Amino acid sequence: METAYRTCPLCEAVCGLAITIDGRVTDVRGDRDDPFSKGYVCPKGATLGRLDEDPDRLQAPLVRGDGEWHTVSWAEAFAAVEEGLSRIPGPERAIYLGNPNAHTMAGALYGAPLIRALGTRNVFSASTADQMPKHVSCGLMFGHPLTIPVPDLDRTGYLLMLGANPLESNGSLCTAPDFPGRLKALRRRGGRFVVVDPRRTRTAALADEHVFIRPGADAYLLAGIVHTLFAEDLVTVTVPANGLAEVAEAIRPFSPDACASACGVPAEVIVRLARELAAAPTAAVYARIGTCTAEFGTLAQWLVDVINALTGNLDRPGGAMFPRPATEAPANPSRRRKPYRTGRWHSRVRGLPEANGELPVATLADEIETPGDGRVRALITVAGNPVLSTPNGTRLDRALGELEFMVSVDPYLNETTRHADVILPPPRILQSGHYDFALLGFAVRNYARYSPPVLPLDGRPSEAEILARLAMIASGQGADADPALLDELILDQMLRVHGGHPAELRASLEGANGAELRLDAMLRLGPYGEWNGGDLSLPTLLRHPHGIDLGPLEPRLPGNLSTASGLVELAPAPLLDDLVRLRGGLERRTPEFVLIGRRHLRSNNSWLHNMGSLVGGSNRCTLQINPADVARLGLSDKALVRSAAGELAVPLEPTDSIMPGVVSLPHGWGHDGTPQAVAARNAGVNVNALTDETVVDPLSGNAVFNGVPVIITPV
Ligand SMILES: Nc1nc2c(c(=O)[nH]1)N[C@H]1C(S)=C(S)[C@@H](COP(=O)(O)OP(=O)(O)OC[C@H]3O[C@@H](n4cnc5c(=O)[nH]c(N)nc54)[C@H](O)[C@@H]3O)O[C@H]1N2
Ligand SMILES: Nc1nc2c(c(=O)[nH]1)N[C@H]1C(S)=C(S)[C@@H](COP(=O)(O)OP(=O)(O)OC[C@H]3O[C@@H](n4cnc5c(=O)[nH]c(N)nc54)[C@H](O)[C@@H]3O)O[C@H]1N2
Ligand code: SF4
Ligand SMILES: [Mo]
Repeated sequence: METAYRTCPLCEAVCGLAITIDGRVTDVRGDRDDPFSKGYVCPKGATLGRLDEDPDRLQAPLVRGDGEWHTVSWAEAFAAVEEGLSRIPGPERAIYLGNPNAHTMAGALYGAPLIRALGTRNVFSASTADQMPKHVSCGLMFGHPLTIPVPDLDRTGYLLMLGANPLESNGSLCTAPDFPGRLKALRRRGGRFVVVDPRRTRTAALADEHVFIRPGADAYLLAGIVHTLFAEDLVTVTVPANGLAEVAEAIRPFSPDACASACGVPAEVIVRLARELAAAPTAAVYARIGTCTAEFGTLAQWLVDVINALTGNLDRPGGAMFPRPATEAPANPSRRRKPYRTGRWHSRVRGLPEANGELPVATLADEIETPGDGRVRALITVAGNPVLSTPNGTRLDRALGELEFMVSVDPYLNETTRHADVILPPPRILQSGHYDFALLGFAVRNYARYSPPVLPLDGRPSEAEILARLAMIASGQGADADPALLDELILDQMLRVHGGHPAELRASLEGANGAELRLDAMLRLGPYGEWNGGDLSLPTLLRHPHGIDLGPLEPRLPGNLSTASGLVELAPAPLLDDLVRLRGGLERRTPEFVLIGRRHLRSNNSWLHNMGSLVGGSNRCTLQINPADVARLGLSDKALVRSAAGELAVPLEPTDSIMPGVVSLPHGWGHDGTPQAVAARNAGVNVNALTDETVVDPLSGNAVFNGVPVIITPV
């Protein structure tokens, strides 16, 4: 019997787990000695053993031939990939990177080299179904799309939260294990907590105040707050910034009265929220998925940080602060500062702008279906299920069938991977090392933890090796090329930037494989690193299996800015231009019904529905609807929901926790054509049969899942 300590890879809260293994996993608890999560665990984390041992996970690669799946050796699988991929030139290849890439070491370390090797601009990911608006607004304001401030949860005196439900999701773009406990602590220390959501969620129930808002209209509420701050002379900018006068001018049309009718929040509430934010000793505004996957997504994200700046709360303890993760790359002072911009190229069919090197996933089906030069003929998916997770997934489902070649790196045969010619399953979670390169950059305390593999690989390649091999195949080096060469190349580049002798530095690195060596190099070069006056390295983390606390967040401006001006840009031109669109919406009629999403604690997008202990109870695919609407429309237990994209018959869950005129359906359901037995029995419907791929937030290209106009009729 052995206890392994490792980070839960399932959501952004990065909880430390203590896993008891006796041949198989016999127990999973929160790791009480983890200085960040302090023993917290949720029902999903507690099921990690079951998930890891799920008999429906693929153990070996599959190749499709004559309409059937054949289990093949790894050598055969990579040879099949080489054969298929070499037929399709780079510009006609595409890649889709799904959400778990934000959690796996493979995704963090080998995603970018794989993209480069493919030689294509057809790069798609779950980011444009999720947080791209935040990247774009932060890129424009702070110079880099990953320079994202997070609410200083443990010290703030006032938290205004919009479109997030951390009591179910455990938080996002704000890494905070035991988010619920931290919110309770905020109230215990006398702070105030306000939630804005079209549903009275479990998070709202915990708050001092819950404000209902019309879906998709957060930008109006936020604009009304900014307007009030200026109108009542409540502005105190304490960070070096450009553009204050421009914001004041541009926000003029957005009086609280005008905004109130557009967002459904009374003008006096808008004004009061502005006054409270300005008067609070410290305050932070935090907005998440409900405000991102909306037609004014980027504007809303921008206004959030404008309010944080105008109230003097940007970059101060208790406000919105910038984490300093242990693997942050050292600044390169010789690099010329260029303004961040999007639209460096555009998608072929709809002419949608690139953002962060990606095209909107809402146009992936267009690129596959539309004939002509540059049509996408081959697709690689890594850790994604876009048939269930992207707008009009039904259409994408059909489009995937038209591809000439598709490879999926995924542990499951599911709605998306069933279209692949080759499926390459990553090893089990306990066979994989874990370091949260992405999520620790959004943590509410600086912290680092590495979890080495608990179980040996028994002949299977790690996911890092799978992606490295795909990169080498894509770049023409062949299925037999040594993936270690790729790591050495990348290491050499990193060590050269540091100065000194790359060969000597390389010789002092430690690690059992390429991923560990690269982690070691990043830690040593990073802000707490051994080569930077600190003591962090991979060996240090291995000696601290519960993780290391690196202290509370500290002010970082202006040092961490990469804007051309060296200042915070409060009024980037693309955002001011987009305010014109927002203004145009002030007088728009609202549809009779709009659809929004939701998450359940025991779910995780599309892929935890095969765990019997997690499905059922409240975790069901039902349409939440206000009882008054049920009565008015004469509905019984089911209704037909129609949108511009499609229609679904769905079971109803009447509840007065949702606003009249708003209905909610969770995503990730609609299981079909998957051998996952439990998921198939609890199939549900695919909400993304209703969401409309033709509507995106124009600045970021992000999908619009909230505020989708629908018509509801009895079945
Ligand atoms: N209507 C609506 N749609 C939404 C949302 C919404 O709120 N409403 N939310 C959006 C959001 S925020 C997101 S992030 C996207 C998610 O979109 P996707 O990332 O496309 O979907 P997931 O369901 O997360 O799919 C994850 C896939 O990764 C596989 N997987 C799990 N672990 C691993 C691993 O370690 N390695 C590999 N290679 N594969 C693994 C799973 O089997 C699954 O197939 O969905 C979006 N879609
Ligand atoms: N249990 C569980 N945890 C998860 C996931 C999961 O699927 N299940 N997915 C993970 C992923 S990929 C992500 S990105 C995060 C997301 O984490 P969160 O952002 O916390 O996501 P949700 O829990 O969906 O909460 C979004 C809230 O926005 C509300 N909302 C909808 N439309 C609007 C609107 O127009 N305005 C406002 N103000 N609110 C609106 C919804 O009612 C909902 O309560 O969760 C992660 N954690
Ligand atoms: S909150 Fe997230 S990280 Fe923590 S145990 Fe649950 S799923 Fe894992
Ligand atoms: Mo997400």
